[in-house]
Amino acid sequence: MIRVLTYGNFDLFHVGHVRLLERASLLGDELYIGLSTDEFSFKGKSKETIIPYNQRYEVLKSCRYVTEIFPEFHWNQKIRDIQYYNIDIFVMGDDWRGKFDFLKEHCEVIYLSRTPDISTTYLKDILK
Ligand code: C2G
Repeated sequence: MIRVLTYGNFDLFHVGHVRLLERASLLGDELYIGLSTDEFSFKGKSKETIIPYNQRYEVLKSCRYVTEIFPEFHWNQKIRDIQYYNIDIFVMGDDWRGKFDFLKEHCEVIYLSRTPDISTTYLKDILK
């Protein structure tokens, strides 16, 4: 049973997220998500979430590619999460390329290409 793990806000869920999750899910049998809490997004990433955590959770849970979701509270929980959930492959979009190479001691690390021309920031700007 190959387990894949990724993290994110997945705020204003859009096709860039869907295509990342689809490709990540094809790398294994189960896909685990560390979903950023509203507080971590704001304090840790300086990104204010539009959709609150519990609704982002519900939307993500409805996605066919997702097996399990747990909260991402801070930057330093990834190694523990990889061990706790027996993760084989860690995946992020390539805007993060290199940033998580330190996890290579614990699991495979793969960066997937971002979907162009769509982002939560872009959607926020349109909505404004
Ligand atoms: N993504 C993508 N294409 C886009 C937009 C996003 O492939 N057009 C990917 C990102 O690269 C990321 C995932 O979708 O892998 C989630 O994106 P965000 O919700 O913006 O997550 P982020 O704020 O990058 O959080 O600890 C890691 C952080 O929590 C990552």
